[in-house]
Amino acid sequence: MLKSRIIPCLDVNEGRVVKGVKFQNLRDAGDPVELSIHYQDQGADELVLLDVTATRQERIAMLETIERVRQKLSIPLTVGGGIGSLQDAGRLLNAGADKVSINSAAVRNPELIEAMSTRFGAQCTVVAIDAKKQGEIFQVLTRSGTNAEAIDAVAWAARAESLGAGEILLTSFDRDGTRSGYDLPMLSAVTDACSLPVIASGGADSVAHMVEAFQHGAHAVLAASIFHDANMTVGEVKQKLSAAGIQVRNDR
Ligand code: 0VR
Repeated sequence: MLKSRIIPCLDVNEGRVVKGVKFQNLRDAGDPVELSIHYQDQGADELVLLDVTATRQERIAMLETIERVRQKLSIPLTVGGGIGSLQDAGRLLNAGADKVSINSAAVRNPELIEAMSTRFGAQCTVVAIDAKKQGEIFQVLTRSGTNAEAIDAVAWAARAESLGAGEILLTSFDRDGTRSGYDLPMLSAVTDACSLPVIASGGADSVAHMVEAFQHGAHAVLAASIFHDANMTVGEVKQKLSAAGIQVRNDR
């Protein structure tokens, strides 16, 4: 049985880590390199760097941030945000990312998933799905939550798997930054329909929330707010998860 992973998420805007609620009202949460080292030292299993910057030139600046983070990091690094092509993905992998997360571009051009998986391997190919509850379905959102797609997140996750994705990063827009817990019905629906590893994202505020996510099929939990606000260290989370019977890596 694979051990469960704890993944801090650094949303980066213009070179600074930011944090908001439902992708809005972004406040400064620190320096990406300092925070990456900080979380690695606390025992993080992986890190996600998400470029939420709007403009293209700032995305190039993100490459420098990745190179700086990579020099200090020995744990796997996933990078996402604004990736639109194989070339973009290649640049990020060359800058030091281990995995690349594609979101809006994959919805626009699903074949990009297959191309990335073929070129770089499924293990490098993460499909990020942002979604919100809409009636009976979980509606896929793109462009940082601003664009509602006529796509059901469950069907989209299954399609991403068929196209060669290696992992799903499933973010609840409704829960992002709210500290009200992960969207468990959405998580269960996706993990029932897709056999890929699923990272639960959006809403974490306690170890209990993370236990719930693992009990609903998540292979890993991502969190931003609780770590940036120093409510708990990654090490404390792991100790409590272990006490709750969740198999975590304590090899640090
Ligand atoms: P919390 O653990 O609830 O703070 O959030 C984890 C996760 O949802 C966020 O770090 C991240 O996925 C939010 N995403 C985006 C964004 C944040 C700001 C702007 C855009 C986006 O497009 O995903």
